Amino acid sequence: MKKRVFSGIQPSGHLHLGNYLGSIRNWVRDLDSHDNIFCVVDQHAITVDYDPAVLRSNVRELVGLYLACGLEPDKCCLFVQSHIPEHTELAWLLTCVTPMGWLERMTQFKDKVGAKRERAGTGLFTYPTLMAADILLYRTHEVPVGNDQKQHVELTRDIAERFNRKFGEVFIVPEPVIAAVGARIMGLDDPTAKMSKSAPGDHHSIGLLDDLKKIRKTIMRAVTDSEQSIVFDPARAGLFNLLSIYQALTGQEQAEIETHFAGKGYGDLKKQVAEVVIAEIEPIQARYRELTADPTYIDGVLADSVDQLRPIVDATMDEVRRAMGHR
Ligand code: ATP
Ligand code: LTN
Repeated sequence: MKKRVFSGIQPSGHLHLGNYLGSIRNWVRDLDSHDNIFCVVDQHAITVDYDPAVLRSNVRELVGLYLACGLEPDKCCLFVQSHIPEHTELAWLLTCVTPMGWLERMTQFKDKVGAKRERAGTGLFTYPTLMAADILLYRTHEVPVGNDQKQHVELTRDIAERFNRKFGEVFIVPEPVIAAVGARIMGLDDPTAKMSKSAPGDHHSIGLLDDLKKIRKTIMRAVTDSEQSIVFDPARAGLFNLLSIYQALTGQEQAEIETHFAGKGYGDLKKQVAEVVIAEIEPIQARYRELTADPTYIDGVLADSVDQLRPIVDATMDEVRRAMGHR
């Protein structure tokens, strides 16, 4: 029996290199060895202020990119969270077994609300119970995510264990899977901040659908330091970030990369980082253009996946409703 993998991305903006290296690329690599379910989590994207028309278009773009990055529909289920209403039903049930204190410890919530806590939507606070529902609904074994989501997957484990203790062994307790390289790509204009869809600044992130000239420019302008040697030193955040991108895309060892760049300057390094990034992204953009030329194709993929997932969803929800005394 193959292990089941579940992961998701919010359609809250344009997909960037951090999302790709921290998540999708690892999903594609493990397609054959796992039983795979990937979701566009549109109900997570409504926890902050948003425009419905933009959300609709972001969902289609993200599904197109999932496919273009290599998530072949005959090897995985690809679907949109709101197309399976049991995600929100299970989220409510799990909210009722989740102590406030557990949610109050979540750093993503604290970072996102900042000083505006009183005005933040309640959904932003309970967001991790919806994520737990996504994962537990499919009896998932592994959740491949970037470093920033580890805390949420650990919370999901705690919720599953608490539920199982109180109501019987219903849920599988999932494991987070975090890549050794590329799990936390930093902003190119500010290597102390995680590359993020919502960060301002024209040269902060590398969008998977960005113009290739712009990508090159963003990398050439990346913030580094005034030292000379090209070595993996986490204290030199800008350089470390560029080297990590290079390492993630070439698959080489750190020592090999340091030898390769010995005696070279930052200009050379940036040029070569731009080359490997563009070599990865260019074919994705070409496939994206092909796939999205026929919008009915994407609709078909999404509908087929929902049909395939239906029996799993029904079986889990039947057990959950009985265990909780609703049936
Ligand atoms: P944002 O990209 O705006 O920070 P987010 O992290 O809140 O968005 P998603 O876009 O849903 O949320 O993240 C999708 C996946 O990409 C998750 O697995 C997340 O851990 C990963 N990820 C996000 N940012 C990075 C990054 N800078 N480096 C590596 N992985 C990342
Ligand atoms: N919270 C995640 C997105 C997300 C997710 C999930 C990831 C929602 N549901 C289930 C893995 C599994 C984020 O902000 N990146």
